[in-house]
Amino acid sequence: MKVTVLVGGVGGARFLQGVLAALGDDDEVRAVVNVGDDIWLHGLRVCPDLDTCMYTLGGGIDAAKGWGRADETWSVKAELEAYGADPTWFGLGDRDVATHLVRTRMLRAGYPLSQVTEALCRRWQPGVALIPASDDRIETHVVIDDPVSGERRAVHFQEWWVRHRAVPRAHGFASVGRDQATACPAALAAIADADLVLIAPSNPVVSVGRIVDVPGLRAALAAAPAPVVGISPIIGGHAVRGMAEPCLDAIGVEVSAEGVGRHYGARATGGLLDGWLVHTDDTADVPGVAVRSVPLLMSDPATTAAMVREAVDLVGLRV
Ligand code: GDP
Ligand code: FO1
Ligand code: CA
Repeated sequence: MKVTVLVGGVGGARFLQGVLAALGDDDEVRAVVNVGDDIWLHGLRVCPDLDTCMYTLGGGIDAAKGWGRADETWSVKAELEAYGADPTWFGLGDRDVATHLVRTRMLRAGYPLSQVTEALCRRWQPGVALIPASDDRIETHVVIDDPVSGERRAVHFQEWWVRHRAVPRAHGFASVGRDQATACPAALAAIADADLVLIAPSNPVVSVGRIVDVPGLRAALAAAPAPVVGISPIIGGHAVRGMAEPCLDAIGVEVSAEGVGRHYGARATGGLLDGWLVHTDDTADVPGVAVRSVPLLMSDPATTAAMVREAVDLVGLRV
């Protein structure tokens, strides 16, 4: 079976571990990964969601943080701070910097991000093909009222997320560069030839929302012969971790499994979903979408694999 999964970072990577645990060796897993978090820092291109997936599945992640490398040291960061080289609020570890040096060198040589990612994955062997949603630069920016000056302005997602911890109310999100961008051909192909498409329980706004905002992505999902099943990232009216709640508030979507399911909508009426998994104690009425309540806490790959099997069964497939 060919399975294609739309993912962000931490939640997406954990979900992918479950997909791998649920499937067999003759199955093929491709992940279409959000690139909206990506940022130029100190002349290096940093791709947080691609790296979190690559490091997590490759065994090199700092599991406690969910991002960056295990056994990290911070000499470069300390030196940058000593120079007063802004920004200092985004921590680049020494091992992580090596990834960004290799990526930046290849990008500068003209390789598309998808080929750069393939090259980096030759070392990490994640077991999943990690495909950026786009080879073009599309950055998520957030409209906030500046905490100091009070003036309304757009900041890069990372500044809102890391420097301001998503505290300033987000008035909206923009995908900067989107209108000049196209979807990565490999991402479109992975959706078109899939037997099953899964939408990971990633952040519905700044992960899934950014992926489907890439020109051509929604149309590819609508035209996909495969069924599309989503997994709710909201359990009991709350995000399991991270800051999905302020993101959903910003776009006026109710913070519930039903709210997100309806926000994604039914494929039959121009939305994304054929099926929607919600947590055991949650219910959701999503018109045109088959809904099932199953345990959705990704406590370990085997538990996550169980929800993946439920998703497969919900749309009448067999692993
Ligand atoms: P990020 O890009 O690093 O923020 O990670 P993602 O966007 O891929 O995933 C973040 C989302 O994962 C958050 O909105 C969480 O609600 C969700 N999440 C984290 N752990 C779990 C879990 O165990 N179960 C479910 N259903 N969602 C989870
Ligand atoms: N998140 C933080 O909260 N603080 C950081 O200093 C930080 C550094 C960082 C470096 C590389 C990288 O790939 C991710 C990093 N993140 C950091 C996580 C990053 O903000 C992610 O985009 C978010 O976790 C949402 O996906
Ligand atoms: Ca992310």
